[in-house]
Amino acid sequence: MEIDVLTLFPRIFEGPLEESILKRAQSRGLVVVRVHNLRDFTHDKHRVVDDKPYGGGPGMLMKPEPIFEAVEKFRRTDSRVVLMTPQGSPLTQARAEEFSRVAHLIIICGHYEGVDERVRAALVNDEVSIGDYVLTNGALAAAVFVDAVVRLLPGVLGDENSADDDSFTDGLLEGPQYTRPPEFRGLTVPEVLLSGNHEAIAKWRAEWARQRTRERRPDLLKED
Ligand code: JE8
Repeated sequence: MEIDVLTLFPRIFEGPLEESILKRAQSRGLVVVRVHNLRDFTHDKHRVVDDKPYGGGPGMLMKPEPIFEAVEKFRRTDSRVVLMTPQGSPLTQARAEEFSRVAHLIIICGHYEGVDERVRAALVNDEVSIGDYVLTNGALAAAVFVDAVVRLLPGVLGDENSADDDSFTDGLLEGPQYTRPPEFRGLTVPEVLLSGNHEAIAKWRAEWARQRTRERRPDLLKED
């Protein structure tokens, strides 16, 4: 997979892309991520990327020209153009799986009060939001989106933390987990986990997953 990210804050991506699983996926050639500064697609002396909204109102909007120029430079027949926006459809595990099958993603990060509507109308295939809370801009949202998608690419995860085991894949939250020591500050590990009885352990885990999901995320149990 190839990903081109268009943003005014390219440094926001440096940390997330240079650590751990995303770093390894790139060095193994499983994904190529290129982050571009939208200011590089302006042509005026002051490299202006924003302007006032027609009709008035607070704040500034991103001008269409730099975004059009960047998307038209990178777009191919196999590209999907994604806009990160609070108005987008919510990112779910199912949506992440769908995007992980796309050959080329172009991700537009909004900034300020958002983008000129003509960007949506003419360039954007999908509008995505990472959740119902307000961020200062689209760059952090895009970093989350890239993380969720890239870890699903074939070969990115080792067997140990395979995506098949994800909560949300089976639709339940994970239950409690323990590592050594068996007793820590008087707090013990449930006996069944030390028993070596794999059938009993599987049953215990399934019971906890159901209980925790019922308590904390009953919405996940309702079928739709
Ligand atoms: C954004 C965002 C996602 C999410 C995404 C892009 C561009 C007060 N204003 C804040 C209102 C409009 C949006 C302003 C900040 N902003 C936020 C997001 C997002 N994807 N789940 N929450 N927020 C932009 C500008």
